[in-house]
Amino acid sequence: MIRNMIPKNYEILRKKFRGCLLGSLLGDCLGAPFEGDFITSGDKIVIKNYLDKLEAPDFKGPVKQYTDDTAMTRCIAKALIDKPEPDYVLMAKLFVKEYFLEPKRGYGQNVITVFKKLKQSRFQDVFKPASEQFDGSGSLGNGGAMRIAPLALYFFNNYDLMIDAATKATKLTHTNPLGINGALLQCMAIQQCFMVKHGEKIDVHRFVDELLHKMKPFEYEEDEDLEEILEKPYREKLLTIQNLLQRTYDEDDVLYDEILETLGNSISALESVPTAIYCFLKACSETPELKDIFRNAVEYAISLGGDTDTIASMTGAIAGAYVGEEHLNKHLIKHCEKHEETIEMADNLLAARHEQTSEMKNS
Ligand code: F2R
Ligand code: MG
Ligand code: MG
Repeated sequence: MIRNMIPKNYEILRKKFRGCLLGSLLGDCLGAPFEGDFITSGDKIVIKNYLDKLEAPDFKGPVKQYTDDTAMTRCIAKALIDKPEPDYVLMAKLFVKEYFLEPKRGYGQNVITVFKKLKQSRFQDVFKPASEQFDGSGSLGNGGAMRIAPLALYFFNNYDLMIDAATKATKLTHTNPLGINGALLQCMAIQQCFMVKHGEKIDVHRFVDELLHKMKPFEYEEDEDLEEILEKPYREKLLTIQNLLQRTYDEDDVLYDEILETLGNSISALESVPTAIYCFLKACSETPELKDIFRNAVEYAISLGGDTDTIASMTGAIAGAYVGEEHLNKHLIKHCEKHEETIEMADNLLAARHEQTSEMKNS
C-alpha cells in the first residue's frame, strides 16, 4: 500500500511544519505589544527581560493575543487543509469571514475595503477589489508576506507551484509588485530552510546568494542597450543584507541605526521582509547553539521597533522552519493564544500535503 506510506523524514517534516507555524504565531503575539514603537536602548533591556520572564517555567500571565498576521495565516492553512488544490475563492471567503467575526485584530487600514468589496460582490471576481486599491496601483503593504508561511510549507518540494500559489494568494489583497514580490521573497526564505539538512548550520552568504538568484526573474535589470537602469529593489536589499552580515558584533549600536535606515521597519513589504530575513541570518551567524537561534532572532526583530508584530512573525516563521519545534521554548509557546490549535493545524497541513503528493504519484 503505497498511498498512505509515511516517509522516513516525516518526523523531521512535522517538526519543521510545527516550528514554522508556531514561530509565526510567537513572533506575532510577542511583537504585537510593541507595534509602532520607537525602541530606545532601555527598551531593548525591557524586551529581553519580558522574553526571559515568559520563558521561565513557573511564570503565569495573561494570554498573548495574536493579530491580523496570524488570523490571515490561519485562513490560508485552513483553505489548504480543506481543499488540497489551492482554492482562491475559498481563501477570500475565509479572510472575509474571519475579518467580520473579529474585526479588531489590528488589520491594515486599506485592506478592509477589499474585504467589504469582496463581500458586496459575493466573491464574483476575487482578484478585482485588490486591483482597485490605491487608484489601481495596488497595496504594497506586507499583508501578503505576513500570511504566506502555509504555502511555503505546503509546496516546500515544488518550487514552481509554490511561486504560482503564493502570487495568487497575495493578489487577493495586494497587487502592487512590491507587495507580491515581498510575499514571494518571504516564501522563498522559508522554503530554503527546508533544504538545509536537519541540524546543519546555515551558510548565511549562500542563503542570500540563492535568494538573489531566485528573485532575478521577478525584477527588472540594468539594460545596457537602452543605457537605462531599471528597478531591482529587493535584490538591492539582499545585497545590503550581505554587506551588513559582514560587520562585526562590536559595531552593534552603529549597525542598529544603519539597519533601520537601509532595511527599514515599516508596514511596507519592501521595508520589512528583507529586515525579517536579516534578523534570522544575523542570529544564525552569531549564535553558536541551534537552540538559541529562534529566541535571538525574534528578540532582535522586536527590538528594531516599527512593525514589530509582522517583522517578528516573519522572522519567527523562517527561524522556526529552520530549527524546528524542538528548539522553540515550550514555556514561551504556552503564553500564546491558540498555540495548541496551531500545532494541530501544522500536523493537518502536513497530512494534507502528504495525501495530495501520494495521490499525484498514484494517478
Ligand atoms: N495595521 C497594522 N498596524 C496599525 C496599528 C494596529 C494597532 N496596533 C491596532 O491594534 O489597531 N498592522 C497590520 O497591517 C500590516 C499589514 O497591512 P496590509 O495587510 O498590507 O494592509 P494595507 O491596508 O493594504 O496596507 C497597509 C498600509 O500601507 C500603506 N500602503 C499600502 N500600499 C500603498 C500604496 N500603494 N501607496 C501608498 N500607501 C500604501 C497604507 O498606509 C496602508 O494603510 C501589518 O503590519 C499588520 O500587522
Ligand atoms: Mg498585525
Ligand atoms: Mg504589523
